[in-house]
Amino acid sequence: MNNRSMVALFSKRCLVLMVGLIAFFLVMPMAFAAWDGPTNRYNPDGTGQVVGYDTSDCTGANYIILYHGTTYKNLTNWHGGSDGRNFNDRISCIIVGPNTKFEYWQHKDYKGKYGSFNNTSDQIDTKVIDGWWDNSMSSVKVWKQ
Ligand SMILES: [Ca+2]
Repeated sequence: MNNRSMVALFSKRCLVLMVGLIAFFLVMPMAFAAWDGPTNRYNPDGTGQVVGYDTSDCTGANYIILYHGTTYKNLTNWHGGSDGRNFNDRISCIIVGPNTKFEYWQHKDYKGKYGSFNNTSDQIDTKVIDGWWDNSMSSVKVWKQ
C-alpha cells in the first residue's frame, strides 16, 4: 500500500467516523428518555421505565416516571406532575419503555385485582388504561426484561 492509498483510506475512515458521530447525536434524543414538546409527553428510555399519566391520552404535565428496581407498594407515597398530587388511583394511560414489563394492583402492598402489560418490542408502547382500571391502580412494579 503506497502513501496515497493510505491517505485515502484514512480519509474514508474519518468520514465514516464523522457520519457515525453525527447520526449518533441525531438519534440519541430519541433513544433516551426525554420530554417531547410536539407530542406533549415524556417518553421512557430503555432502562426499564414506565411513565404513568393522569390523562387518558398520555399527554400533559401530570405524569410520574416509574423505574425498574424501585418499590411502588403504595402510590399514595409517590407524588409527581405539575400539581404535585400523589398517584394513587390516578393513572389513566401508560407509556412503557422497550422490553419492559408493567404490573399493577388494585390496592396497596400488591393486593386486590391484578393486571400486567408486557412490552416485548424495542420501541416504546402506549396503553390507555380504560374501563374498570381507570384511576384504580394503587401499587405497581416495573421490570426491565
Ligand atoms: Ca386519571
